[in-house]
Amino acid sequence: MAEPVNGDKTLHQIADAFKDLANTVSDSQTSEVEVAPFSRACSLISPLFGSLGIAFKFAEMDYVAKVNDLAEASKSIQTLNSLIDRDVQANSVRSSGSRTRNLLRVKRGLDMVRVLFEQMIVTEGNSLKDPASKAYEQALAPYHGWAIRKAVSAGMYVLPTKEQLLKKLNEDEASAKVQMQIYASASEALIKYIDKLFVSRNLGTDW
Ligand code: 1PZ
Repeated sequence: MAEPVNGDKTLHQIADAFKDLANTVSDSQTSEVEVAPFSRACSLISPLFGSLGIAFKFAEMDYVAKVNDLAEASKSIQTLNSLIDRDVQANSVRSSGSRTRNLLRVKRGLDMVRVLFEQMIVTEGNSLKDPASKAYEQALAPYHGWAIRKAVSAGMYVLPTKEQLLKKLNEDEASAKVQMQIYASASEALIKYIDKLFVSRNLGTDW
């Protein structure tokens, strides 16, 4: 396969991969998302953490471990539907480290990035603190205990500037906005799809 033109650009890779997944979701009512391309797309998010600096190392480790678990699962399980069904059958949906639980956590990470990008698009100025805080408050804080919320809010003070982040990502502001918007729309469709997988089985999504 030929190297894509923007193959070295993290944001372009993320936008492309999630656009493909969103297409699967919208193709037909019966289409199913497969674990392998899903976990591959999720792993493309990981380099973003590196651009945010050492403060988010613990978030990166948690996220990467969960995405790796899904990648491992993809060797024996084809679709997200069957991944969840296996845990339902084993009565292990909410067990610590279960694949279904990791899927729910990873979905929240995708949602955090979605809100972050949406906020970065509409926020003036060079600070990431407001976009990142809003994204965390909306997507993750409701599910985190006091200690983690404290650590994250401390980390918000040592984020790079938007300018520094875009430079590390090898993007100018205009092209970054386009890619962030593509991810935001595509991930929204995918997140809704995953929520439905949980809700249709009465598993809930607020644990
Ligand atoms: C400018 C952008 C700022 C980004 C700020 C990111 C803040 C995220 C902080 C998350 C800390 C996670 C610490 C570990 C939490 C775990 O307790 C839970 C539950 O895990 P379980 O009990 O099931 O094993 N894990 C999570 O909630 C998953 C968190 C995923 C974090 C992904 C964030 C993606 C942000 C990327 C930004 C580029």
